[in-house]
Amino acid sequence: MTVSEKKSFYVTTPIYYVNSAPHIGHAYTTVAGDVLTRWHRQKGESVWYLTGTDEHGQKIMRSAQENGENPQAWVDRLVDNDWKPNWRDLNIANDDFIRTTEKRHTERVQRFLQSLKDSGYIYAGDYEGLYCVGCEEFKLPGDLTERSGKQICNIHEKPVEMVKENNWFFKLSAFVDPLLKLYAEHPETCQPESARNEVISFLQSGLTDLSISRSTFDWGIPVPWDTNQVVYVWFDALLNYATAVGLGDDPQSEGGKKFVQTWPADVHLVGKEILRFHAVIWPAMLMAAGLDTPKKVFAHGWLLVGGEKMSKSKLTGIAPRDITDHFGVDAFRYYFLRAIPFGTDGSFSWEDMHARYTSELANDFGNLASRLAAMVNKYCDGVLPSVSHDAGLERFLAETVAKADAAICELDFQGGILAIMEFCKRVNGYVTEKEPWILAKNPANEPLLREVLYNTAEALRALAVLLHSVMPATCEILWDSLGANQSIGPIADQLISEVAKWGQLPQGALITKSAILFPRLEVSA
Ligand code: ME8
Repeated sequence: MTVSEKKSFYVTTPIYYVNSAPHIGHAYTTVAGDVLTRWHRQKGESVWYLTGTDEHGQKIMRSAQENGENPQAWVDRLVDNDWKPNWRDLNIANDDFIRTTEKRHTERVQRFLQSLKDSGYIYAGDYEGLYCVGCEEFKLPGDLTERSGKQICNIHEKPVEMVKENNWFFKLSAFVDPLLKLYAEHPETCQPESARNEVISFLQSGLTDLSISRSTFDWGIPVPWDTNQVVYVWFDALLNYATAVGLGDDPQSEGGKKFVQTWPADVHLVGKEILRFHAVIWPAMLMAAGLDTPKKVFAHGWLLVGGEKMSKSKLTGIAPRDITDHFGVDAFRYYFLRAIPFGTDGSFSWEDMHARYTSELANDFGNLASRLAAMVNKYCDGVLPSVSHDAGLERFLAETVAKADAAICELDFQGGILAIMEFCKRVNGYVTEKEPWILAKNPANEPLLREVLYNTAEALRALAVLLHSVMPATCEILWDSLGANQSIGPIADQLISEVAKWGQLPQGALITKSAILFPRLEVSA
């Protein structure tokens, strides 16, 4: 790992429980983080993108037991066979992958815990309360529903368990005012607004101290001064964002320098069900340690199945491969961010995905690319004519870049993608209006024909760069077919700030027919 001086833009996903294989809900967050990462890289920023797995606690321990394996063997197998390959398949460009069973994590967690104890934020006490193993959380009455005499967790719809233990406690209650001040002074640190309001009203109702250790099982990180107890899984897990970048290391060491370069995190992406952990407990832990709090926690909505949150425990999870086998990886990456406003729940439907694939990707985008390549081959022997301009297209492109950049930096992925696809539609309109196939019939129109072909190719150059973070592999194919690798350089090096500069493809670039970008779907899903 090379450590440069510049502060990196640091993006994280939740670390996922490895109680089973990933489903499209996990992929939703991780693709969003990947698009944000790639976009910021194309803004010329140094970006650090972290994902990983949450491997301790009762939930994982029980799933391993139910499968007749010891927990370490169970998590090793799932991480190697399911989680890491899944992110590779989806073309996720993470810089690091943290596992909470790694030594680099467990040691730093223990050191952090000891420092909080030394500064008086941790004390021993008795805990009695209701616990949901699915959430790995002590529940408040408002989080539960009574059914047939049993208290049921509203998220997992499973009965909670009574826990009575002598534990270590974190003085969470001391942080109500500092947290309220944080959100009053820096509302941008908890997004979207509805999520922040929920956190603020939760804080206003007061906080109780948090039990941060468990003594009735041993699948966790031992509390350093009391090895009969293991660290509460959420306390362990939240720290991953900081342990992965060298929390507490000597400032002169590699880890210490990495920490200075990355901390505080710029964006923690989370699903809305784990917002309180990230917007209440996590910043309080950091405040207690005298560390900066994250610049933004963004709680996105849920992918629903039959109106309910898709989940591993309810066995409603759809594997990403079930969709990518049919539609391809890039259509998958595109669809969820395009179809659902980030921050809002949305239902997945094969019909809707099929319709958008056909109209937006295959017709609007893919066809434009193949028509251009076919026409330059037919009318200009595959050689791009001299540089031309079209004031209307150029203006539209400049506005598109500004809109898309503003939206994506605000995590409005749908707004950003829509702006780019509007430009794509505008270019299709330009081709339809100019009718190059008619122009080609009369040699007198050749200058105009060349102009139209050049402008269309140039617009596709811009589209390839703008859509690259969402659909990297497809845009690389398009880039190649525009001869842009040779004439301009790798697509990943193209800066968003330069995209709108018209006339980058040089005269003479070789335009080749690529494979169809979005092939016709075999069977209607
Ligand atoms: O909560 N729709 O892990 P987890 C959208 N280990 N996103 C979804 C989703 C759905 N139906 N289902 C899951 C944990 N997700 C903890 C996190 S972080 C320090 C510890 C995504 O495996 C979403 O990002 O239950 C959600 O917050 C996360 O997966 C929960 O994953």
